[in-house]
Amino acid sequence: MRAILVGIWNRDITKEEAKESLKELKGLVEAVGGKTLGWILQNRSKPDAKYYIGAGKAQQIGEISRGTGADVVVFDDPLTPSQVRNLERIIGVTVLDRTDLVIEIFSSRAKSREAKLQVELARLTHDLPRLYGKGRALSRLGGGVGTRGPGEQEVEIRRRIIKRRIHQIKEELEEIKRRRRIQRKRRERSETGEPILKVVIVGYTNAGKSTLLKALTGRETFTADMLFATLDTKTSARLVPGGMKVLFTDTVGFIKKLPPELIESFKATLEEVTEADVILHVVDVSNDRWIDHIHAVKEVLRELSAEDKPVIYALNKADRIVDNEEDTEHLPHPAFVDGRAVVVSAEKGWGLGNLIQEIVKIGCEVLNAQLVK
Ligand SMILES: Nc1nc2c(ncn2[C@@H]2O[C@H](COP(=O)(O)OP(=O)(O)OP(=O)(O)O)[C@@H](O)[C@H]2O)c(=O)[nH]1
Ligand SMILES: [Mg+2]
Repeated sequence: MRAILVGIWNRDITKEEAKESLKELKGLVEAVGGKTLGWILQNRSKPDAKYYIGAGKAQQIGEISRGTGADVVVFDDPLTPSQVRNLERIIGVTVLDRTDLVIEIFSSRAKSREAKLQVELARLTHDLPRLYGKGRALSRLGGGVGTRGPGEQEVEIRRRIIKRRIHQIKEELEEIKRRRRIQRKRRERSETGEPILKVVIVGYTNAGKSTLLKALTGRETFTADMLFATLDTKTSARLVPGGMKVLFTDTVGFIKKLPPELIESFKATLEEVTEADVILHVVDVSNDRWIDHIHAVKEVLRELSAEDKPVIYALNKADRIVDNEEDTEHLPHPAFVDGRAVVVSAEKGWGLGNLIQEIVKIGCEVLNAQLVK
């Protein structure tokens, strides 16, 4: 895949922000094994209904892609099915959007039955309204213009098959969810009667969530320097001072403009977030965009109705900013991070004691409040 990236900027998104977003899009292209040949930014107050960018610009992109031998043009925002159709007609190569890439990455990473079903559900939900375009291509092959050729019938049939499959997947996911709840109940039932605190680790993709889980509980999980390494939730326990048992759960990473189809499909997995007593929000402070990333994660938490839960920020990868653990004390405390924040390095094990202390503190408050209820 040889890609050209396209984005827009305006009063809402500055040119700088749009560029950063394209940089991330480039990362997504790499994650599906593609290469980025170049990018184009257009200043537009709002996307064009028909072409997203201007028709003239689309033509220009067509020329560029022919000139460079690009075989796909990727837009940074979700396109409507008709925009995809119109753009492909002008540009002459495959047109994708951010959602297509993210779904593709998720699909290549999915290993468990549940993750696979969730991705398939997202893909089918995404494809359903786009069948029409493919149907038109089919009717061109099948019948004459304007006749109700086999193309349209075929689209109808495919649409019905997809709808049935969506229904099936939802039922199976419901069943998995039910079993997961029973499992969770069993895990939460404490044999010795010690209090149990549920901490869910969330954060932008690649922030270091799985590495932190490993550092805190010793549980081996897959970590990698790539987007969306984790697709399944994993839970692991640790006893903390005071005899409290803390259950840490690792989750799928979030990203800016996370496709709604994916949030919807991953609700079963993300249910752990809504069940949490405390949210541990991991932030990669060595990334220039970390403040943006915090907002993106908060946005998803809002969509999961979990924005009111107590949060502890783990400001991770401090070792990339300073050389020694002692120096982390001099890092400017990010005043805007609302609430508790601890500077850590999951990789070097820095700040984990402080982090546990914060968790115990907040955990006592939460558990006491639960007792009062
Ligand atoms: N230098 C440094 N690297 C870290 C630290 N924590 C994690 N990493 C690296 O960052 C990369 C991502 O770490 P993961 O733990 O896989 O991140 P994640 O948040 O689970 O990512 P996804 O599952 O993809 O959302 C890996 O290459 C880790 O080795 C840290 O404290 N310091
Ligand atoms: Mg992970």
